[in-house]
Amino acid sequence: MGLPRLHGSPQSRSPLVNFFCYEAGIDFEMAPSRPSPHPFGQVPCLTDDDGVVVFESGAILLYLMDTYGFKGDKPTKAEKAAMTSWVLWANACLDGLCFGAIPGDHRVRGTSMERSDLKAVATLETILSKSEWLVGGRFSVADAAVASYLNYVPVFFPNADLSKTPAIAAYMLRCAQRPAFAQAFGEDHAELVQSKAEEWLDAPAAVGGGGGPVDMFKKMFG
Ligand SMILES: N[C@@H](CCC(=O)N[C@@H](CS)C(=O)NCC(=O)O)C(=O)O
Repeated sequence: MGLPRLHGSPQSRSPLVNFFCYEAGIDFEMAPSRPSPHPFGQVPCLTDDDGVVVFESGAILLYLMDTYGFKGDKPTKAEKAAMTSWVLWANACLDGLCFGAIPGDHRVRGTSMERSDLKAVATLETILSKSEWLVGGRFSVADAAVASYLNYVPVFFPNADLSKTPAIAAYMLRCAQRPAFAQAFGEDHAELVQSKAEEWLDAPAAVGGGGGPVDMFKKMFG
């Protein structure tokens, strides 16, 4: 049996698959971004034994989790359902929120993640203010998907200000601090996310200011 082969490049979103593989302890090998067996010629695209070809970053994450598992973790049926939902949400909704992508044309246009008035942003903030990780109190494929998208925001939009959503900022920070994150995306990417998130968490505009919720998040998750 050969290893799964990931067609991708550091300049694309394929490192989010690398991130998951490093977290899950899945062996794989990199393959060139072109030609890609992706039916639309894009990356990431994963091939595996028995003629397997998987495209769409979320589908690749779910295929890897189903086929190779996550360090022996046995999610319950409910956890697996929640993980699947978050991975699809990242592709279907968060992509657009983070980068202004429209279906069929994934060029980066602008970010809506600064807009805490948007229901999706406000709801994500509430969810992350209540739990450190998205599913089951531990890092999972759901976090690999969601955090990877969020953590591209300061890279593409260096002036983005997420200080109004400290729980999201703290989540981005703790994901960027994971060794697998820097291994997948590179030290510069990880350091940039960390310094931006710290800046937002220290900003006086952040909810509550000194001693308020921001400090609480830092204590809990920082
Ligand atoms: N929704 C897809 C988006 C794939 C995508 O837009 N890939 C970009 C790189 S991040 C690409 O291959 N662009 C080159 C092209 O479209 O030819 C996914 O999540 O995998």
